[in-house]
Amino acid sequence: MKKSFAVLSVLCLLLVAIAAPVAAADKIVVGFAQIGQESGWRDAETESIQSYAAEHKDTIDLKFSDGQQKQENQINAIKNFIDMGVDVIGVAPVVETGWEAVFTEAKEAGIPIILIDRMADVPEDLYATFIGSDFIEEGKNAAIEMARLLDGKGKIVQLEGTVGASAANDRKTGFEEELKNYPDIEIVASQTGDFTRALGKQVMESFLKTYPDIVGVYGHNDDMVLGAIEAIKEAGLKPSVDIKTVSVDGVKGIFEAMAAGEANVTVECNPLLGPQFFETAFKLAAGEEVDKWIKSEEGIYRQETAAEDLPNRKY
Ligand code: GYE
Repeated sequence: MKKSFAVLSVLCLLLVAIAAPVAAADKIVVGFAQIGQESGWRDAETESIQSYAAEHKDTIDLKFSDGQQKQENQINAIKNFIDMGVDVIGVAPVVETGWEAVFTEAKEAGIPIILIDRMADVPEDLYATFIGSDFIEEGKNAAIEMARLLDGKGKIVQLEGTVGASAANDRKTGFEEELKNYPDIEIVASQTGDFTRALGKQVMESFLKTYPDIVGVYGHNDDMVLGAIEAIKEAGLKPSVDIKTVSVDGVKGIFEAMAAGEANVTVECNPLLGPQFFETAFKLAAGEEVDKWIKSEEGIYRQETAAEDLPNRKY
């Protein structure tokens, strides 16, 4: 009796030993170094990633880190992921530069990097793919919309995103490039609002005092323009009428503002990247090749259809 029990135990142990690595190999460990919580857009992206991981918890083990808008925190998170030996690392780089050293460490450890939603200025061999939008295109589309709203003339201000962020750099470049086709539109001031509603409001308040004759505001994201709308109203002006607004993202708040007649246009930028992110991570963990840029498809939304569009918005 005792003997057969011992044999059985050994057999069981053997089975566990054989089965365990198989089960582990089926599950991928993914580290994600998020930027922070600066905007409604980012909250939607975080939600998309965390909920996808939760729905696939049998196959995904997500290690999530919130960098609180600091590159240093994101670099430390990546270093931790490397020490843990994760299969894939995702990072939304808060700024474009300064990533080469830590990405090289990941490369040497054999861990592929997915850049998600913002680009990093590094040699192509240091990351596997960029999943995100064409910010230059977004900036150009925003300029075309602004020119249409202003009949090609007037003084405007620009609320820039986080200093050094690819989403800010390129949305500015694209906008200013396209605006060259409209010589009677002048950007009289341009300043960062760090992609937050609070700073968007604060900067707009000072713009309104210094430049009382502005007729438009372009924001690198909706949140800053939502703040600007508050400032415009507090100054006794009508947003979308006295001062036209164009911004980027397409969050619910801007659709509500458009439906209420307080904002004009949003150029969409899709934050619901969770499914694409993990599908790509699985491919990379399996050693498959992926495209260097997995581009999002996006639309332009205007005040005229906002009330109709609102119920269909997912973020
Ligand atoms: O537009 C902005 C956010 O990196 C594309 O970051 C993203 C941008 C988004 O805070 O709202």
